[in-house]
Amino acid sequence: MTTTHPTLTAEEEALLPSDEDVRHYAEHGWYLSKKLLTDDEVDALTAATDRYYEGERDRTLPVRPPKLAYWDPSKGPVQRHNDYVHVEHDGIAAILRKPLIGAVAARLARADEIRIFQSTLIYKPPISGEPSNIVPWHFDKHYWSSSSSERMLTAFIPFHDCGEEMGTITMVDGSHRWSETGADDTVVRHFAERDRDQLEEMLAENAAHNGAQIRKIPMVIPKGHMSFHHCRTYHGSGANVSGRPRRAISLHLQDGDNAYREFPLSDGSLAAYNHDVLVRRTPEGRPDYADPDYCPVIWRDRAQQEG
Ligand SMILES: O=C(O)CCC(=O)C(=O)O
Ligand SMILES: [Fe+2]
Repeated sequence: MTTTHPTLTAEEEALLPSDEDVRHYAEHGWYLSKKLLTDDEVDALTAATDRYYEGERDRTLPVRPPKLAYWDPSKGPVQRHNDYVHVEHDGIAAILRKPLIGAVAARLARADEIRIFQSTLIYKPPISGEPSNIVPWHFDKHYWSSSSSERMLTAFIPFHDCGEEMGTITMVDGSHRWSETGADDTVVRHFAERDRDQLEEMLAENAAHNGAQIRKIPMVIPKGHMSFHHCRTYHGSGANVSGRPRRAISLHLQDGDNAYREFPLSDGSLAAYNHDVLVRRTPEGRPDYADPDYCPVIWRDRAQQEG
């Protein structure tokens, strides 16, 4: 079988995380990258998402999944979330599929292959008191119980320098290594549907249970750089008091081994993900989280490609 081999230039190789960076990620659960996108690529992303917000689509989802985030102008000046932008817009996808992003993720996750899992376009309007701008503490694996992998990770990609005044993403250092306490399955509900104080409390309880201090680290991200976080790293973000919109994409990534699994919830139902009503089936009849239309491969190690 011939596959297209994503390759890196020598300049790109120099942008990969070092062994020390990979150790840091394993210990702390987050990594601030080097400049993985050129200014031209970031500007192209801004322009493509401007057109997306104006309604431009290359295709639309054939059905609307139950928990789809899909801001449209009728929702007004709240924080915007739009899922599946890599599916609906080729200009956005072209940049998100950059092999270098996958290669960085592969190093961090110690994986041979990286596929897109989801992409969410995010816009925090510059309204300092806007409650929807606050992202309560959560970790992404809570929404991914139907995924078998414990190594999934997210790249948070702002379209501009992004600091604390914009409400940048903030990591709870080392929290991916905590064991959970008191977790019931309400945590699988998205943070937008949940009480903020309850999530703050859950974070404090989990820290205490693990004898850990809560150390919150805002990711100060220069344009073209991105932060990566492990799927069990607690994170959230605050108000945008900058006077400018905070624009970004959360690029959720899966390692090659990830697959759908049955995960029973306490009410007897099975955990589900929006993909389950969209992607093709495996020969066993399960949702295929490797369906290239929704979950394209963006990186495969050379050894794996030639094997
Ligand atoms: O928008 C933010 O600050 C947080 C985004 C997020 O939850 C994520 O990237 O997983
Ligand atoms: Fe998240």
